[in-house]
Amino acid sequence: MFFDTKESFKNAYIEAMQNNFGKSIEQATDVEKFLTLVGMIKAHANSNVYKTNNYLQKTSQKKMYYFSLEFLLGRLLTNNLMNLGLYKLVQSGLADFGIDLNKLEDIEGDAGLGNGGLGRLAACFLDSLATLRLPGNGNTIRYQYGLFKQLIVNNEQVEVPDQWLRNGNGWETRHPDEAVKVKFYGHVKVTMNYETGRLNFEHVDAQEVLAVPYDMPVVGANTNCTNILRMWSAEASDNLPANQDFIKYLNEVNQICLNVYPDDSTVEGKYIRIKQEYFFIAAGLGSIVKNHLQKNPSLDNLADKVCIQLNDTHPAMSIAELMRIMLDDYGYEWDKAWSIVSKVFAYTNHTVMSEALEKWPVEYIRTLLPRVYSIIEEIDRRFRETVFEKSHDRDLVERMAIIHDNQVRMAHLSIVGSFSVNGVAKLHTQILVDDLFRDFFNFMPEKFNNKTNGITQRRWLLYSNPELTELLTKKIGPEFQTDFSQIEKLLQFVDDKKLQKDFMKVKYTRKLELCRFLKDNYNIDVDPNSIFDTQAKRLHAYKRQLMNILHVIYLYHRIKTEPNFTMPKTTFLFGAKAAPAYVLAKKIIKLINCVAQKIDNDPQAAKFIKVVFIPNYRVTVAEYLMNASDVSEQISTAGKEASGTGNMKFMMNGAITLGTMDGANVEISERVGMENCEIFGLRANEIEDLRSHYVSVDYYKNDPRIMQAVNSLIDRTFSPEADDFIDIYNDLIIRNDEYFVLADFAAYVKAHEHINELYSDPSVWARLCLVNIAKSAYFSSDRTIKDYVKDIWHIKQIDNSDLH
Ligand code: 26V
Repeated sequence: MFFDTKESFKNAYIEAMQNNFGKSIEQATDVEKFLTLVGMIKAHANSNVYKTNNYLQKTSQKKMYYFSLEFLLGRLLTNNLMNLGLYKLVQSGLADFGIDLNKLEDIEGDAGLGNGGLGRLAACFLDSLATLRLPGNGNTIRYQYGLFKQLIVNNEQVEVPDQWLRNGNGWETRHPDEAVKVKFYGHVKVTMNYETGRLNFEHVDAQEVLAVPYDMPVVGANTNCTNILRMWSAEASDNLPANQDFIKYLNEVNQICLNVYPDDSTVEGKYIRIKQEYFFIAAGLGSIVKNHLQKNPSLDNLADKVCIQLNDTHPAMSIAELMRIMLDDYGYEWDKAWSIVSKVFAYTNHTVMSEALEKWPVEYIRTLLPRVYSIIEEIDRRFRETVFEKSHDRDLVERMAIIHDNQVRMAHLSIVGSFSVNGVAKLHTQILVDDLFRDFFNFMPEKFNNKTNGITQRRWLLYSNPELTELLTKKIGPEFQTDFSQIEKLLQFVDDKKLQKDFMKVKYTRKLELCRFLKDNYNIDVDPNSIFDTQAKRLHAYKRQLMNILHVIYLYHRIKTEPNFTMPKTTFLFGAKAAPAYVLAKKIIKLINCVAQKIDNDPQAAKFIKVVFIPNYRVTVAEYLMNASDVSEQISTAGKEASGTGNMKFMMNGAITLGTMDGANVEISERVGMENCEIFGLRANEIEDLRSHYVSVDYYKNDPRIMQAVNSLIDRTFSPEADDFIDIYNDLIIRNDEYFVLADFAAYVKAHEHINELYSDPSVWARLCLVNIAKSAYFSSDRTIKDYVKDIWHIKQIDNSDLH
């Protein structure tokens, strides 16, 4: 099977096709051609898994596990071929058979096992870990369906299941022999062990579910280091309690891994969500502990060998579960167990939005996980005691408690049980320590630290923008491809007129690519000679897609009323999914589509503007969209967007940030300088100061532009039904505009005008873009991962020469 030349690849491909499908290459379908190739690359990658594991087995060095309910991987074929250095060889080998590799690449569906930024961050981290030759594996759920697929029907979002496993997942390997039993429901039986004088806790009458792991290789670039993403799948156990309703049991088992939770909350959904959370951490910990005990006599040194990063609070029950394992399965005393457990976990917070902070009703956890709940209670009891002893402040105890008001605060559990707590951008971490977690910061300041997010430049620049990669390589040499800090060499050439022109040509080529993608997939026509102004991210009120479309509405009115109006032709592109139960977000999607339709049907307006809502925004769309854009819309209400990572993808591909001082925009603006981005609007502290006396109606009354734009939400301009957008109108005017859209509107209009001015001089514009690219090294996830290693994980880089 091994191949390292074109000829050996071709022979292996012929043989693999026969072995897999009993066909010759001429007889095979496109899907069979694709699957055969994937199978070969998987085998290649797995041989590197073997080398990596072999080495780690010998050295017994510390490993990090990234526990995350989401890994938004996207497609893997291109990325894996590129990282393995096999792309060209395979491309030309296939061409000899008359097979176009691009066509096979397009057969792969996105692995959409996540909602948005949090899941994509986890995927970027895996790429950087393997590339930096660090022992770091992912742990997650093998969802049967990814995040829903979005259709736009009559201008509205419609959700349909994302059947990502329809063609099978050619990258994974099932390991039935490594299955772990996970228990739900039942109750705790307490008995006295008279020999030891200790109480025995046993989880009895439980419903048992079998967690079966599927491993995917995570291939590093230019190295044999290959890590694992372990995905757990729930299957029926043959250990059923008597009288169990068999079909009901199977249905319950199947529900656990059915789909990615789209962050909306129904009661029934909450139970399933808690099951998901416990399921994948119990299975993950089960296999980590087993693995550890194969090499070590006890769990005493677990914290020297294992570090677990909790991606948000979703895996927070890990803390109680590891306590349970140590107390109940291995007979540890509480204090000894706690001293080990609290050195294993580190917690990353990804949001300050109170609606998104997990709090589970006590009753739910107690019903589902009686023993784990009793351990959470004990952690809470002891923590309350510690806080009281130190402070003698009962209010403080209540504010910091883990269990409060009949709810378990998962963030508090995470902070108490972890040795490190980090935010994901400088401003975000500042808000955590000043505000959201202030009491904790005062109590245990040493735990808190910042790790500004990053993105993998391999997927987001080198592989998805080959034209820019080539231009950069010609200008500054190839070193930046393997050491991204070298990209800064570009800075000395930003005034080079030829480079500026060449950059604009590359951008135009990428625009053509996006146009082709939109035409082929959605039959959408876009003028590649227009400014591409893009907002692509989940739809949330705080991200203010509404402000963006209100600005377009304002432009529309100007076109219709001012005879001499002119502006550079602009395409406003949107990509966004709304949680299925998020009514306002769905209305905003409808509004965007209705405005798009109105403008398309109005030749006078269509001369200047086009609005495009790209359906089913996902990783693959982002790969086309980000690098074709000129303007990057990052316009959240200051203080609300923890970091953002799309902002980094745009920047790295030479788009200008039109943004508020929020999340990582702050650090982008620090690096490129205020003159190389377009920052506008109220700052986080100004938003907080305004909050108590903000009256949105005043802005509406005092600014005729706002009044006209907002009024057209309810005067049938964009919908034949007058009350179609009344919810949006009410949100702004009656419910006082929680996210300060109207307060920032005037500044936003001005910022757009300035952007147009800058764009009017191609040399000025190209220079801005080049500075942004040159300054993007800091936003590589390679940098982020190195920071985690240095401050939190303390894992050791593997030598390339040890992986042969
Ligand atoms: C936020 C909200 C806001 C209100 C309604 C419900 C809801 C549900 C989920 C969330 C976000 C949850 C956590 C999350 O995905 N955070 C994102 O993490 C990214 C990676 O760190 C970061 O770049 C984004 O700024 C942050 O929103």
